Amino acid sequence: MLVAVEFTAEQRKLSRTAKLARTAANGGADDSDGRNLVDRNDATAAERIDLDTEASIAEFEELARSAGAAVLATVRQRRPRPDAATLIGKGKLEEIEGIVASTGADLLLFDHDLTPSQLRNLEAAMSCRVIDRTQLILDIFARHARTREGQLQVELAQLEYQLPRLAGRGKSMSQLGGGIGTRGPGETQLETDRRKINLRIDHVKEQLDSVRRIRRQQRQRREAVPVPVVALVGYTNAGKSTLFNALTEAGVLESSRMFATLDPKLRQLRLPSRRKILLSDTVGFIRNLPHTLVTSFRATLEEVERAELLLHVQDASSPMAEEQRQQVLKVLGELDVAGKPMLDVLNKVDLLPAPEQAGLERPGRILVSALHKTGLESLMLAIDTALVADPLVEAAFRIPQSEGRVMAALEAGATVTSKRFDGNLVYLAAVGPQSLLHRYRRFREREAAVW
Ligand SMILES: Nc1nc2c(ncn2[C@@H]2O[C@H](COP(=O)(O)OP(=O)(O)OP(=O)(O)O)[C@@H](O)[C@H]2O)c(=O)[nH]1
Ligand SMILES: [Mg+2]
Repeated sequence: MLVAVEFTAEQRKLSRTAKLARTAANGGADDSDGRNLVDRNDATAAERIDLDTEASIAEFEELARSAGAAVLATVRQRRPRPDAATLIGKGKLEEIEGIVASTGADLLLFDHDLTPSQLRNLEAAMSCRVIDRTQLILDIFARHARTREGQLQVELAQLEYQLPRLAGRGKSMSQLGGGIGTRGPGETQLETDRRKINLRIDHVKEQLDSVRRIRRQQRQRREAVPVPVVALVGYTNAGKSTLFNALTEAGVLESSRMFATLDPKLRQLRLPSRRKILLSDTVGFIRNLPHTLVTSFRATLEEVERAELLLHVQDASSPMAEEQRQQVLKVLGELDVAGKPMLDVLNKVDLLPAPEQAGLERPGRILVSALHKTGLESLMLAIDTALVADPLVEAAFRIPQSEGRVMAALEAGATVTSKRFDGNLVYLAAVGPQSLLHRYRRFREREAAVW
């Protein structure tokens, strides 16, 4: 079951229409399962439900389901400020205990981070396990990490999060596997556990270093061929992987569960201009992503750092679209890439009525439906135009027929607009990326043009 806590001294309040918005956001699904229990508890406070809080609870429920949990009940609490010992305070604690007992819940999820001592106190008071928001996100990351590097990164973040929260949780260490260090004389269980975790952290860091070294080498090899990287970024569930697939027809994992993509994926793609690009799918951002995670997932966002252009994919149908957009911009700022050229790609427009779609039209924005594959042509043209670092130019060439490789390269990387054979010469005009046409400048027909 979930516990959502709102501290009124820190947040503003809105009206109960928010509740309707949330039901709509949930695809009209009624709270027909055990969650009714909580809505009843909540009825007195229902008049003053905050839109942000409601949407944030809906999102947290989705996160919990992504992690494989069945939500039995959701409890909200409003209080002026957090309780130092238990976050939620004694009275609420008792109420939750009652619900845990009646629903048989075996896990209590907090939509909030818990300090090590709060976690300890809550675990001591509850008959079930307690997990906070960061742990939940880490768990989802762990489920979806596919590459060795991704798995190691998640494990490192988990260990580092666990370390200060060890006391009283000696049992949880058994899953780390024995054999790493033995218990010294006079050492408490806690000290032994700490030592084991520290050893494991060192070990994971070493492995991570070597995996990264290999990846760097691979990248250097790839960079020898200058193909611009275009990275898809955006809030989780915005449809990045769907768009990535639609654009490349590559079979990358696509799923309604959040964070389906943990490891960056790269595919080559040819634009209408025949320019080749590398398209990169990335892990989705989420509000309040714990800072430790931002740093530990930096590597999966490396493609974003070296990308020439970012496509900011947004779920235009979400009532939280603007907030999500701001969150993504904030994380991009933290990654120092906010200054990169970026296109706003408004996805899921198929879910919006036509007049609303028209209202979204704006220069620099591209409306698409990754699912129905609409707007993709305009998007590719916009990518082409945005890659100003290597603009499209036109040039005429005179190439001896013996230079088959030059011909092949131009035909592969540019659009040939005319071609004429004369003796052993080929006269050819092409529109393509400046870098490509410049490479074969010695075959230019007119030398006058200056690039
Ligand atoms: N109606 C509609 N649904 C879409 C569209 N694009 C994606 N979806 C759905 O939105 C959900 C999330 O899509 P993904 O492509 O996995 O989202 P993502 O941005 O890659 O998510 P993360 O990898 O978790 O960050 C899936 O259920 C998709 O089918 C669209 O254009 N229209
Ligand atoms: Mg994805």
